[in-house]
Amino acid sequence: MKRKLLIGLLCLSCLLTTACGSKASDSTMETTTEATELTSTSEKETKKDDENAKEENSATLNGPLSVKVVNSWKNNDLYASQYDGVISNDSDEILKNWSIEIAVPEDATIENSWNGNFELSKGKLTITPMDYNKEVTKEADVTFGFILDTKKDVTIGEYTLFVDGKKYTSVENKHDKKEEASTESSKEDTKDEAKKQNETKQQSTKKEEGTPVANHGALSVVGTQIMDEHNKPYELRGVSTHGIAWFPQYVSKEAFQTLRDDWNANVVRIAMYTAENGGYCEGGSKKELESLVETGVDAATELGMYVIIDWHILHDSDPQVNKDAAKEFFATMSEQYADHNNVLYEICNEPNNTLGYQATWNDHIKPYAEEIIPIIRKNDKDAIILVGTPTWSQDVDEVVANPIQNESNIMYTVHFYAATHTDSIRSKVTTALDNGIPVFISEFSICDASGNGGIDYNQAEQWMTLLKDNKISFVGWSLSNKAETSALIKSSCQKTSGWE
Ligand code: IDC
Repeated sequence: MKRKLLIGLLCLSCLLTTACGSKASDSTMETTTEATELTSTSEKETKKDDENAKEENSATLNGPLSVKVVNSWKNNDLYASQYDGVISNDSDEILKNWSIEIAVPEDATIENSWNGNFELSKGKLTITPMDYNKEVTKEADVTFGFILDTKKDVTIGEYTLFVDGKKYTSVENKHDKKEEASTESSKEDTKDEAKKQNETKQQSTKKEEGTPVANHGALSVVGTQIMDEHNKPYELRGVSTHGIAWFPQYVSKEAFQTLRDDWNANVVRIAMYTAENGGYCEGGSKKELESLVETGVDAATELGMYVIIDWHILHDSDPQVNKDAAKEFFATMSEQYADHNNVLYEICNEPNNTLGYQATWNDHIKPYAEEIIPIIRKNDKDAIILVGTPTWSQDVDEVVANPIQNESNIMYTVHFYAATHTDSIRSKVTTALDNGIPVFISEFSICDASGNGGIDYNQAEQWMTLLKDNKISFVGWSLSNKAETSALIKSSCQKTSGWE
């Protein structure tokens, strides 16, 4: 059983957690305090006793645990290495009470960590579970990760998994073997391998110097892939606002800067509802909403981030319903941003069947797109335009038989909520890609489709694997502190930027 890891992007792993004390940063913070606390003699002795007890109950198994370096880079005077770990339970029993110990250089510090509690003490890193991954069920994986900063360019040493006091050593680990050989060249091999893997599989997760737009410029679509101005594949990864009419406080330079600098996001989506209460066509002040969009686009532009202007149809179901307003809106927007190279247009969030009939690709959505696209193109010849698909932007496979013709830089959206949308929607994505239809995930979350309810980490991982393997861009819902599980900020948190 080999599953890839969810943890691929440096700080957007925060999307799995709720900010204002996200799990990732909680554990990072614990690291510092607990590392100092663990030095007292009595505690050391207790620890030693524990070790002995564990030794007596020791077993050596192949491969339940693997910890590998997946990326490394220079961080001022330090060397930073990102490790992804996975505990794979191929047994018939549920693994409970697990903990991991890893030998690390004495001077090592943890820069970031996720999916576990991390304690660092005197050359030993101890990882214990979070509430949500205490048990590794049958045939399941638990993944975690961390970024280790060291003074010298060295990697971790031996590592051990304890389950219920029993000790498992991963003897067959490739990384360990390389370390045992311990020559400079073997270390280089490991790094080269990781680097290659990283280049082919995913965009580097390390933070770039300079802004995303300064580095990557105008984007275009070639085949199914977004390319940057240097003709290199590029992925947009970022966050969507909630409805800007309801949560305008997060439409700001400070908020977006936190997303860019702390969460490593390169795109923001500005969701402007059309038919919900307070929306553009439902009682909202057009002027105020347009001015909020402007605030958002200006903020993103100053920060060198990409920005999606989203005509967020939902209740209106069929994009034809508010087409006239859409025409005016996109005429205004595309004129205003004609000379921006960082603006993308999403012309209909989620066509659906709320009005009692299904808004179909052939009869409603494509004809709508064919009217809106030329309006945008009149001003902006090459911005990427995202087109929604039937059934709340799930049926991208329906585009295959009838894609929009004679236009470039068009992508089709898929939205997923991992606790609701699983294999069948993933296979629509694959069908679309196999048929040359470019897919953009302009909205997703890892809870259910209501935007609330339980989180499905397992499905989320499967989605992330698909996205990473195919270099698909993705935008998480939503930047708000609403009391719902899709909200990225805790409802008790009033901060509008600088979340941890
Ligand atoms: C939800 C919000 C919720 C709001 C509701 C309005 O999370 O707070 O009250 O819209 O109807 C979508 C939509 C997106 C939804 C989201 C969750 O694009 O607007 O937001 N969702 O239901 N598609 C699938 C899920």
